[in-house]
Amino acid sequence: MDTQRPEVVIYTKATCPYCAAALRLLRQKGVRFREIDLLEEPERREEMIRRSGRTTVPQVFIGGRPIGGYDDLAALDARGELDALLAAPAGQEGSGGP
Ligand SMILES: N[C@@H](CCC(=O)N[C@@H](CS)C(=O)NCC(=O)O)C(=O)O
Repeated sequence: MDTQRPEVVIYTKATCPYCAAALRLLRQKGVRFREIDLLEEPERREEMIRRSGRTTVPQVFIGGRPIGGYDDLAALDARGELDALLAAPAGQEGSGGP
């Protein structure tokens, strides 16, 4: 297990095009992630909503921090902020700076 990188978790539904786009972006980044497919585990939908405050898929978490859906993930990438979040030592992601 890679303890140097924050855990990346994505809630998806296999039929969702935004999920496919988010998975593609994460794969392009070469990061490991854990996918929770709500079609396979529908009982985890409430957990996703509780953690993210949202009801749509995908929902992405980096180091436990809710990132949002594909649009949010792509916007972070466009701003050049995604790589740093993904590369942050586990436990320090999103700690901000001065
Ligand atoms: N802007 C969102 C759109 C996400 C979205 O519309 N997801 C659809 C599935 S592709 C959804 O969750 N619909 C409601 C549902 O499936 O419960 C994003 O970029 O993630």
